[in-house]
Amino acid sequence: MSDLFEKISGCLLEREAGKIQGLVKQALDAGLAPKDILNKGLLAGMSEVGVLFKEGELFVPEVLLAAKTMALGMETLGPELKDGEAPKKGKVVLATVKGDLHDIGIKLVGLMLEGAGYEVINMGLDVPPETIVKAVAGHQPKILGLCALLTTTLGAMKDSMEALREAGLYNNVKVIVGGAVVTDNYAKDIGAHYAADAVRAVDLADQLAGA
Ligand code: B1M
Repeated sequence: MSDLFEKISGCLLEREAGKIQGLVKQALDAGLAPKDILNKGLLAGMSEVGVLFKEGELFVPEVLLAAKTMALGMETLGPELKDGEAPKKGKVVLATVKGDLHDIGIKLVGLMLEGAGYEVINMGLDVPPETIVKAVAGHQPKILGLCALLTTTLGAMKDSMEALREAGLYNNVKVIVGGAVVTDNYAKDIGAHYAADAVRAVDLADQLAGA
């Protein structure tokens, strides 16, 4: 069984986009838990890709292919991560902040929130503060979720918070922030709440939305 987890993470490392959906399906058919397939297969592989990227063993085009492989895997796994018909808990707007092109983590957060019963509006990546403000004004979500993966885009997260304040919307919405470079202290500094991963983002959303 663990063999399948290794095959899935290996598939990401080798960027075999054409094989990943078959492997995820095989793991599901074998009765492996979707959360294990995610954590021990897809995320384990992606984390190894990150290490090789940092060490200079992999380059941007290869990481992009790995990300595409991951996205295809998530497409197959996504519906299985949702626990049937959850009660509707309200709207959440999500965005990766301006200048940041990483969207795998925020998509995962979105999937888990949807599975927990939230209506998710994902604005995508590289979203400027003014677009975030417009989305909050228009959708009036209970929760706004912001993601940053780069040290250089943390400032854009802060700018987004400031834009919310300037528009008088800060008190209308609870803000959750996350992503590899975000810390609890940083979140507090900019007036937001921090979640380290997608599961914790759902718990925090429930707490903040009173769901
Ligand atoms: Co980039 N990249 N990347 N990259 N990339 C990192 C982030 C990096 C850590 C790699 C490294 O050096 N080890 C490094 C950042 C270093 C830093 O700033 N401290 C880095 C760099 C440097 C870069 C470039 C600058 C490289 C270059 O061009 N020279 C460049 C920047 C482009 C840009 O954004 N402007 C770049 C580009 C890319 C690709 C486009 C090739 C690709 C992204 C493709 C895509 O997303 N569509 C990419 C990838 C894939 C990575 C790594 C390898 C993997 C990221 C990922 O998807 N992880 C990454 C290394 C790493 O993180 N270990 C790396 C899987 C995902 C599920 O995890 O997003 O962390 P993550 O989400 C987690 C939590 O963080 C949390 O929940 C998720 C898990 O449950 N979370 C939230 C995320 N969002 C949340 C929101 C919440 C709550 C929790 O509330 C709302």
